[in-house]
Amino acid sequence: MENCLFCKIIAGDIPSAKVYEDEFCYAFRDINPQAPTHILVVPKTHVPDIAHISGLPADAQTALLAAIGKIAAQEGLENGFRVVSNCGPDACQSVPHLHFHILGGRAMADKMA
Ligand code: DGP
Repeated sequence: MENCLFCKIIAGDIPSAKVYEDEFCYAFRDINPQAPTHILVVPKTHVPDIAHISGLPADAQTALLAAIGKIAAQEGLENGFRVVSNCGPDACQSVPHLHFHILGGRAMADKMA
């Protein structure tokens, strides 16, 4: 999608620190990490947020969730990790391309919000 930051990252027009890629997904390190490991997992097809995930084919939806587990194992997050997908203004979503944050490498706060 034109003028979408994450579409430009997926296309390679904006550099990123890639950690994983498959047919449906791309994952890269967050530019402003909030944990020792902070990775963004995005679908290669543009949908704005998780409320619109049904706009992706079922195999792409499955691949996104499977990618999270693969990346966590690849990153050595055996002690656990948190997955967050901000959706809309109340959740402070800043990039309107569906993404899952993988946060790990330290104990998370017990309150999520
Ligand atoms: P959210 O606030 O949930 O929409 O998260 C967007 C995340 O995207 C935020 O944690 C910072 C990250 N981000 C923004 N611009 C860039 C960029 O150009 N490169 C990378 N790697 N991450 C970015």
